[in-house]
Amino acid sequence: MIIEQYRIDEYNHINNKEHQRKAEFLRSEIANFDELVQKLIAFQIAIPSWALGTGGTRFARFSGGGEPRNLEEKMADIGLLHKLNQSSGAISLHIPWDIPEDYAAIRQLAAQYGLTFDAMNSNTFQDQPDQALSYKFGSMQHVDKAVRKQAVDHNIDVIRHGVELGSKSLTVWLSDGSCFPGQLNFRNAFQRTLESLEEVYAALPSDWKMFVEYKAFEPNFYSTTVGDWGQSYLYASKLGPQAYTLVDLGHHLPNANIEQIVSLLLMEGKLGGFHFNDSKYGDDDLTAGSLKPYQLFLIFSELVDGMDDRRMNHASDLGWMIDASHNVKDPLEDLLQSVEAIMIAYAQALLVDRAALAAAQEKNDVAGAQEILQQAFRTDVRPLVAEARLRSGGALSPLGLYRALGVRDELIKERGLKTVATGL
Ligand SMILES: [Mn+2]
Repeated sequence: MIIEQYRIDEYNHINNKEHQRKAEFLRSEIANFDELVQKLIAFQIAIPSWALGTGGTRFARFSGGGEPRNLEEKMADIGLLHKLNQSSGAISLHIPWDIPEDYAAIRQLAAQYGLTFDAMNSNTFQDQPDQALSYKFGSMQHVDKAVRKQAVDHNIDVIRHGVELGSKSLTVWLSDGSCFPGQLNFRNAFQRTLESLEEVYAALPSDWKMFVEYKAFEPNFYSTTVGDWGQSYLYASKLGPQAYTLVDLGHHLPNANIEQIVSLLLMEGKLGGFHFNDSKYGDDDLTAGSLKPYQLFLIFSELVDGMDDRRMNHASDLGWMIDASHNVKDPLEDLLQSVEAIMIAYAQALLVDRAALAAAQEKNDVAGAQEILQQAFRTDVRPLVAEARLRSGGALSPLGLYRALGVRDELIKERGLKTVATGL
């Protein structure tokens, strides 16, 4: 399905009067309204190829119908999202789930949808049917060098695919760890993992980044070999200047202060990428901003502050990606909601009066500092985000138009009710 521009323009025309009324009010409140609109237009969030089908849990998977059956259809789905919101202009591929058969054709298709290729993701957390050796007891940490070599070779292969497509980064998430005390020698596991990562790092093109993602637990429940930001930072530091830590919001122990982690990693120049989702208990992979929008805002506030301090480009100097997937919503509706929540949190963070906040902090004005943050958080910036979409050709309400056009019904007609996206 292709959404033609005139459908968007028609929809915007019908809703424009109401939008302008709200936008005018906000313009009167925000001095640099147009400057913020430009920042929002530039900000793009990559969509992972595995979020386009209903996610599986360990127990079941309920297909929603019309799911993309191959890489081309996954790109078509992201093309639809990007057409609607103009903020989802990148795709993050997972190998081996999305191995392109014809690079030139895939690159051409991406250009047609206005998409770029964000970080490539490797997979050594499950065994593939044609795989010689098992990752049951880990991949890069494995006691058997042959298994480690298989994992290294796979990552190098992923880089090769990425180079063909124009990607510039590799994300490594390892499920390596142990389920029971005594199973693993922690130091040996760390050293073996480091040596394996060094071999992958050596194969990185000079303009590539490597993101080392951490996760507190699951699927291993006693120890994880890249378990927290300290361990990831240790690997990234030892690997070299092209290696960075990647923060996935769901990969922390409950109540971790993620905004502080982000702040310090940025200070050290070692924050490379970000995976957005939300959670109540663990790695729940729920829609960004659906449970803890204030936390999302506080994280963005540190991101903006830290990036400005280092004169980084908000739009291009970190890898921004959604990493979510679940069973109950239409995945495309879910992704539109996630992108909207991320844009709102970013816009609110841009509103924070940094000079006033710094002054309050220097005076130990605790209540004053809280007021400054909450003034930004409690501003309804939705018309600002909508204005950015309007000016870049997107829909005033992406979800509203998605429903009005009956996109899911169209996709079911095209692809069938019983389709299952490749992936988990
Ligand atoms: Mn992730």
